[in-house]
Amino acid sequence: NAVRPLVIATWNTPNAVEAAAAVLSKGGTALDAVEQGCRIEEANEKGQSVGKGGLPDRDGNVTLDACIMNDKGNYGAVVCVQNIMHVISVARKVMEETPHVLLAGKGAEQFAVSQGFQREDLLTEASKKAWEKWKVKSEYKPIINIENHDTIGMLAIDKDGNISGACTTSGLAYKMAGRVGDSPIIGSGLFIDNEIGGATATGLGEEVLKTVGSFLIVELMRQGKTPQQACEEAIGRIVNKPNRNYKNFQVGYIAVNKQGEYGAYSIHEWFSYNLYKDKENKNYKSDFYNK
Ligand code: SD4
Repeated sequence: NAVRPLVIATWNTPNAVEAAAAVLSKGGTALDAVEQGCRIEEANEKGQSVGKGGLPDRDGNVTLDACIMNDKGNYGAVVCVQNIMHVISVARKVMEETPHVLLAGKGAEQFAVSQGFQREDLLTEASKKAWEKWKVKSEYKPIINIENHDTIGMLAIDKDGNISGACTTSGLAYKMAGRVGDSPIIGSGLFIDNEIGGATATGLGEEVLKTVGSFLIVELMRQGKTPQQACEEAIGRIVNKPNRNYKNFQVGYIAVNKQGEYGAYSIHEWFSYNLYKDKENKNYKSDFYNK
């Protein structure tokens, strides 16, 4: 009696989850659902960590990362893309229209334009002001739980029980030019295995990358762990490393398995996720390690 359809997404993202649920309720695929859901946050200028209005790197350039993975084990991603808002859809085009899986920077932007995407300035007045204020001291300190709303990672199960996932971000505010985090990297920011389940991440990407978090979670579920146990162990791999000062950074994971069981866990309090199941879309606080 698997629970389906189901959508789960990082942070307080009711509108994105609603859009994904709308696709699934009409019988659409999990792949269409996660793409449509993520587009909502990319277009939301108030969210300063995704798409338009994202906070820039330290030189004032907004650079976006995104990836998508489907139930066939196919994946597409773009990294460090400027001037294109809906990078999740560009990632899907990379997956479906090219012989490659990952395009970066100018090449990704050119590919997007060739596919009909419009170039536009992604730096909003509000984000420009925030950057100018930051420049005064220029201290790079990733802030955890920015307004309880951050990178969106989304997992969906459609009526046929197929699983897809997507993840899109502007990365960490005031990062070095060219910096890429975990979000667009297969196995780190996102991983799907349609036989087992899926996982996605948010937070300090460097720590997720070093532990290949999302792949780890899916492999732990393959070995019999529940999504909750798998998320907890993946956080354990980060906080139990010697010399890691996890007090200063946040990582959060969400996961689902093929049966529609789900889990979420973070290092610190205030990570949350939106969950759509049984026709209800609600935000829940995640359990966390640092109590
Ligand atoms: C990154 N993981 O670029 C992303 C940022 C993020 O909450 O998720 N912030 O490292």
